[in-house]
Amino acid sequence: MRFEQTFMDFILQHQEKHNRTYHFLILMDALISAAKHIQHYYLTGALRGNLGLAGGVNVQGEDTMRMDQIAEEITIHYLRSSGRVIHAISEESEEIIPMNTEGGRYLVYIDPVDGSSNVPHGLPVGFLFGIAKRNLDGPEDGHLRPGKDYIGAGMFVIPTGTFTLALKDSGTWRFHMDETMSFVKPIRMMLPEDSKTWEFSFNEANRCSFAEAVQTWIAQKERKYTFRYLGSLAGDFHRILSNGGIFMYPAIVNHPRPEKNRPQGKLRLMYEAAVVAFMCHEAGGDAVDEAGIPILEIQPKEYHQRTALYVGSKPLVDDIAQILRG
Ligand code: FBP
Repeated sequence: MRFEQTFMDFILQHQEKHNRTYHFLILMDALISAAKHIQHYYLTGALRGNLGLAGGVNVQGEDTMRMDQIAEEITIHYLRSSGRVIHAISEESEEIIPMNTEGGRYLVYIDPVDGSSNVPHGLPVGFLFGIAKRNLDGPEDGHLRPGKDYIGAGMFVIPTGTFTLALKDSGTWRFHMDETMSFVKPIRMMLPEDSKTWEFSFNEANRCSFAEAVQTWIAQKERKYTFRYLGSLAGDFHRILSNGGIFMYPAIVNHPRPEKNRPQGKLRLMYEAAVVAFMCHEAGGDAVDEAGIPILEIQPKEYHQRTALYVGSKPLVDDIAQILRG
């Protein structure tokens, strides 16, 4: 019989190789358990009537989905039970979530259900997470950390069961679910250099609301590449990691209804943009905001800060970054 390397064996080797502790394994086990539990609820959501609205709005002023509440409850349960988390910042909670503030080691930034417009249809959504470490050498200097301070970041694409994890200075790895629902067979992900598979991914409906220079750049480039858009960052970025290209959620600055403009971008910095930027960086790619500033360098000022996002193959991101820097 053929046995694949398990995730736990992979992460144990990583920790031992870098003389690190087992605490990270326990945290990762909690994240994997949460994602699997959410996947179960999502897979049975249509039958159980959990794919609809919950009635009420979240911190972003958006309608809360029943799945958002379920995923938040599940995530908080597993992270708190791990005993390894100091605080968590979640898309579904306005305030920071205190956990093991004295004995915890990690700060966790999480989007339990990313891609909410896909939820009512049971289409792909994401479970996104970023991890930073307590400042062990001095006073805890706060939990608003830039992406470059993350020690790990990853995503589960639900309900496909794919799991991708990036570890600081150790690459981005994709794992496969086996017949026991365990994650095995780590494959190192590097964005393909050959542009023949590259893709463009953005919400075409917003194109005319992007900055003129961005519209011009897209018009010049797009004919060379395939266009794909799933409407969930996790799903679209999952493709970009495999095929290369660029995912963009630019600032909305020319909307015919000015109240719909989003000059600061739509996606959230700490648990959406910085997560995919970290994974992309470890896979040889790059990510910038609307001013061409590297996403990983941005120092957050608030938990649910938004940003525009251009992430993917370095040559494309560098090219649009030059335009954005003006
Ligand atoms: P949510 O976390 O609220 O779902 O918002 C993020 C997101 O759904 C991303 O996953 C996706 O890339 C984007 O917003 C889709 O936005 P739009 O529907 O405007 O294209």
